[in-house]
Amino acid sequence: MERTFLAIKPDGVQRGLVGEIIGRFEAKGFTLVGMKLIVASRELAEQHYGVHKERPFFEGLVNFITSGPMVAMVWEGDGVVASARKIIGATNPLNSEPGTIRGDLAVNVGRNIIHGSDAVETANQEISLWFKDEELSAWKPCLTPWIV
Ligand code: 3AN
Repeated sequence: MERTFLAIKPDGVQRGLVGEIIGRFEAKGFTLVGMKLIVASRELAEQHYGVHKERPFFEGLVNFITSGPMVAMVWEGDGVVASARKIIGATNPLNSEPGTIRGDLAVNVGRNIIHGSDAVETANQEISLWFKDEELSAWKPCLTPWIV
């Protein structure tokens, strides 16, 4: 089953948006299989955003991401990587469609409240960077299967 890595950034936690954000992925029908509140070390943040290390905003991004607790999560479901990116919206919240998380809740590209993996391969790398295997639980809702 496909999995993605999502993280509510320090601004989302500070603004009290954790419940609102998690609720959108639950309501969609994805399954939360791992979650922790974590203040990322510089090393972890630099590894996570390594692809951006030559960009002018890299230093500020790492400073921001390590500035307070984040909610790191792993979500599971068919097509969850691409679907989560749609639910999150465009990188710059001023370009994100209304109805997306960033489109509804953010205005600043440097404070866009949530991260979501951009591809299945990246998702697998980010999941193993942020979580140990034993921190993830594969489970299925034991309700009438309303989603197949
Ligand atoms: P996304 O998070 O939508 O995949 P990326 O991977 O292009 O976007 O950028 C990673 C993060 O870097 C963004 N979430 C944002 O916080 C930050 N970022 C991207 N572009 C800028 C920018 N021009 N100025 C400041 N921060 C930026």
